[in-house]
Amino acid sequence: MTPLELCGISLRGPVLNGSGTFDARAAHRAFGDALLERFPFDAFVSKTITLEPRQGNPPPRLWETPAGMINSIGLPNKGLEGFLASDLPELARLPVPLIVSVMGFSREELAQLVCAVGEHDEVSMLELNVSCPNVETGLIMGADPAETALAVERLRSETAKPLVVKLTPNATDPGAVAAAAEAAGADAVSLVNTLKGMALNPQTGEPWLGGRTGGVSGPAIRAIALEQVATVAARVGIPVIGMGGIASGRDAADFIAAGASAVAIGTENFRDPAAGRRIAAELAELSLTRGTRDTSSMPV
Ligand code: RRO
Repeated sequence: MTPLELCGISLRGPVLNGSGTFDARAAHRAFGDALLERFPFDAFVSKTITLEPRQGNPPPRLWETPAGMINSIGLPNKGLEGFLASDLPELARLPVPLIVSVMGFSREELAQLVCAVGEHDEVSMLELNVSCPNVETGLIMGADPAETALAVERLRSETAKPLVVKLTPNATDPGAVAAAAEAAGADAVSLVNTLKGMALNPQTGEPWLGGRTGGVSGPAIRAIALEQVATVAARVGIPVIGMGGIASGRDAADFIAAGASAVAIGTENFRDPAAGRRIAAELAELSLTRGTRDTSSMPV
């Protein structure tokens, strides 16, 4: 796979994981050092952390949909201190650059997180999750261009490290949110987070998920994600990390053709923890084939 530079960070290829879709510590326990020797991604994005520890949403937390699933995990995490003390040292041993995902319930909380996480040399970039659909307040900062701009402006001075803004598909105009993030100093945008959805318990007619609603992901949302990536890529000059139901090299190639500089694998990791490597290999082969076809069809 061709190496690339993303926000000044060298990556051996363009395949990342979507935040929260691959537990690298659990995978290390399960697969041992084989995981590190054949790590499935070219950069690793952590599960989103918050300032204070969180239990997450009550179960059930998952529902399977046709070609996808709905999650209502609710951001369980150890909080900033727990992350720095016990997760970061282990994530720092991964053989690829580390991107830490952070989420705050206010701009000041986000600022504290960005400042504290950004001080660590092991961290290559930060991802600002302004798009989680599963928080009690129901408010999604990243649904509004002005709110997003205020957040990024506040955070910009807290770190010199690249800031990636993770966008929600649950916005009226994702292109406008992306443009606002760029104008406020974001170095890249990533999209899409999950689409808001709901499932009912077939027996009771009550919401199935403990958090009542959740986020839909997987191939079911791929066409929506592809359109949003194309729209955002046409609107901004900063790199776009595209994701949403990517399950093959062909899907990844489509997101790159739509304007993404890199792609992320999410739901497919739950089915196959080695999906990242397979998709990278398929993408590399496809690039060669497409290249050959392009050359041979050139006018002579
Ligand atoms: O933890 C979650 O429930 C969650 C998060 Br933080 C997110 O960004 N997106 C999602 O679908 N679930």
